[in-house]
Amino acid sequence: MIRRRNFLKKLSAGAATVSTAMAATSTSQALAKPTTKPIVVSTWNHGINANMAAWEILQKGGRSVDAVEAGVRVTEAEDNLSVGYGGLPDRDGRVTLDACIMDENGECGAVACLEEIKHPISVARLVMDETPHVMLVGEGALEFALNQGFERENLLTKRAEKAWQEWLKKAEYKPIINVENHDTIGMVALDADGNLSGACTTSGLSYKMHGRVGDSPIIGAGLFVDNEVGAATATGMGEAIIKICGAHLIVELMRQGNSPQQACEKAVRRIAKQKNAKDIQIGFLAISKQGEVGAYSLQPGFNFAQNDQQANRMKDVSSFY
Ligand code: SD4
Repeated sequence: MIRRRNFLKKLSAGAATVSTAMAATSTSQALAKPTTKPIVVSTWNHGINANMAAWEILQKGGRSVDAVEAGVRVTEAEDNLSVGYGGLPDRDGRVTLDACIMDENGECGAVACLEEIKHPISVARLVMDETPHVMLVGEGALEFALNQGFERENLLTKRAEKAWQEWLKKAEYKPIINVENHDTIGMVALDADGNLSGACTTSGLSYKMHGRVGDSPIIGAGLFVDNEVGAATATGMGEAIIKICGAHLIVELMRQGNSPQQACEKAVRRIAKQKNAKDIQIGFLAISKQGEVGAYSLQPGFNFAQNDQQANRMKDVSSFY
């Protein structure tokens, strides 16, 4: 555990770097922006509680990868018809979970279509830390989780089961993620050492076909981190996000000099060209290596939670439509 004194040392080291950069005479150095760190942002209202857990680690000087894992675990455990426990099932009544995590070294782990395990993000973390692989799915992911000591739990709550039974009455298969319907937390963070990480976890599209996997566990779609540039995460209709490799696209746009805001806007504009764009919701959230934040969505209604040294707040996001 890093003590507060060390943490303050890290902060002042960051400030010293900034002031040295600012004192330099070349134009580009004179324009260098100060770094905001640590900082954590995450999607939707459930980001408030999640960020609090992440912030606890970040403010003690902890690693961003530990912060994002701890943060999204909070949402996974909440019984809210969304993300993990209590999430809405697929059309066969099965709760199937997708998650991924990526650290400052470009290491990553993911699980998809995992059932009966409350914390898919921690299984994804172990795929990253303990196996030579990046992604495990379905039965194999469950077997791995059980071998790692996770316990099988019923994740289908009475409330979610009732909602599914209501849906079954018509059983209309119109899988869509619009403005009212969201079930994912994507979180990206920059720690006091200036390292970036991210996590993304979901119960996915409600009443989807069994076996359907969205963007959330796919590195480059629902999440991407490049410690030299920035980190991005996504929420909304996964199929649309996968088609443009959303999170990777945003990080690459940042590498080319776009701010996180410009990068998110450009990625949304690409999705706006897809044929069903008017009917779906997409939200992107990104931070740069300097801790600048950007977010943009296709439809109104997307928001995110932000914690940094200044504040802990929700922010509404502007949209394409
Ligand atoms: C998915 N992107 O499975 C996820 C769902 C989501 O808010 O983000 N919902 O397609």
